[in-house]
Amino acid sequence: MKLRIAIQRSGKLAEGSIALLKKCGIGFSNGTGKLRAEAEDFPLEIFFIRDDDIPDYVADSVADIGIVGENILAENPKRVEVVEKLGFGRCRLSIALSRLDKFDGLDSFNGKRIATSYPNILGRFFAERGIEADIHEISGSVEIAPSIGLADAVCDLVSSGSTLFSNGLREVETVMESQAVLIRRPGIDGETESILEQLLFRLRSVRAASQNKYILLNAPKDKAGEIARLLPGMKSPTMMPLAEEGWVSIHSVISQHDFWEVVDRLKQAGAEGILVLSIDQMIA
Ligand code: PRT
Ligand code: ZN
Repeated sequence: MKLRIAIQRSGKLAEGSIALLKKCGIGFSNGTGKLRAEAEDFPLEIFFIRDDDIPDYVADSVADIGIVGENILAENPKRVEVVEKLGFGRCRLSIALSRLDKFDGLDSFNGKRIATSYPNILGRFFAERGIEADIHEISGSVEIAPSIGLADAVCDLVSSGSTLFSNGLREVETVMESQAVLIRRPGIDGETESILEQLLFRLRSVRAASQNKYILLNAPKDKAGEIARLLPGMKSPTMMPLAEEGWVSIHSVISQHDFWEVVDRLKQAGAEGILVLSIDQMIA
């Protein structure tokens, strides 16, 4: 029995999906043009397909799980469940207009023509705000629509913003934020479900690890209490005496998010020789 996962063959989510599986200790060969692979050391079969087809594969039970952008699910809801946000493939669906056009708020889109590959999401967004715009669906190269006179504005995915910039467009409104998520089908049988649980356990420990750092530092003994309070760690920090009298070494785990702020406070509290290391896996 194997768990079957559908991931993007090539594109913005392909690399992140493969890297995530590899970090979970799942090895497989993914030569170009390959449509299917079997993991070497985990009961997993991998399908490499177009991102738009992933929700259907999962809803139709061709695969049990898949990795896809939230934007795809929001545009075409399917009978699949989101299990976990994966923290990569982050982007936003935004409305943009020519840098030369004035923007007077969303109402100014009434009666305007907007080109997008996401007509359902944009349609709902405008309907909720009582705006009547003419949504023009196009499937690719949305960003050139204003310059060729096809539309007054566009609604497209943006990450760095450089595509909009180089087409003379500027972002004026975010319609939705998106990232890659793990989806599953309903009705996975018991044995396959337990493989999924094992995979989720690994995924969560990789995710937790990527959000945390391992920190070691030296501190005078009389400052150790204050420093330990800044570094609660998983349970409490480890404290060990240094060979030099009156000094201790303190080890702990710290969230990536709080890191810079806490480092400043540690230095103020007298910490020295601070080392920060990446964590591969973190099991609570
Ligand atoms: O062939 P297939 O159908 O599988 O791929 P695709 O071309 O439809 O999708 P792809 O690979 O472009 O995107 C797959 C998923 O990646 C999307 O559904 C999003 O969830 C996510 N994602 C993250 C992005 C981006 N970032 C992104 N920047 N998808 C598209 N883009 C586009 C953006 O629209 C712009 O045209 O990439 C271009 C560069 O973006 P900037 O802002 O960095 O210049
Ligand atoms: Zn696609």
